[in-house]
Amino acid sequence: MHKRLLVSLGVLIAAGSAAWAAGGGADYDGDGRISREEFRNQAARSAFAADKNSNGVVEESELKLSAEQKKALDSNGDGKVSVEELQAGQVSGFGELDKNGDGFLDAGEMKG
Ligand SMILES: [Ca+2]
Ligand SMILES: [Ca+2]
Ligand SMILES: [Ca+2]
Repeated sequence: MHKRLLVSLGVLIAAGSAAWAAGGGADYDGDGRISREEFRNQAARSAFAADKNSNGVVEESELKLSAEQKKALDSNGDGKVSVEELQAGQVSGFGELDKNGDGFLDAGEMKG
């Protein structure tokens, strides 16, 4: 049950970042699709970008998250969402976005 929440949360966040990634240059090798590696790089970049004051924690003022999202992302339960936790949450969404399971997000999959 908790796991399911985490997965759907990942998808929610990943869906936003996938849309952003599509127009944001995540496709480094230019083959028109986002590999797992490219997605992970993009998740890392966007998580670090979200931490505007670079203190390692993504605060309320830096990224709007619902209480439910925050709780699911906060995997060590310290009440804060770290850059690493946000990154992990995004990466966990890749599997569900990749509907045909080929390890790549193509244009159709990125639109959701
Ligand atoms: Ca690519
Ligand atoms: Ca911060
Ligand atoms: Ca935490």
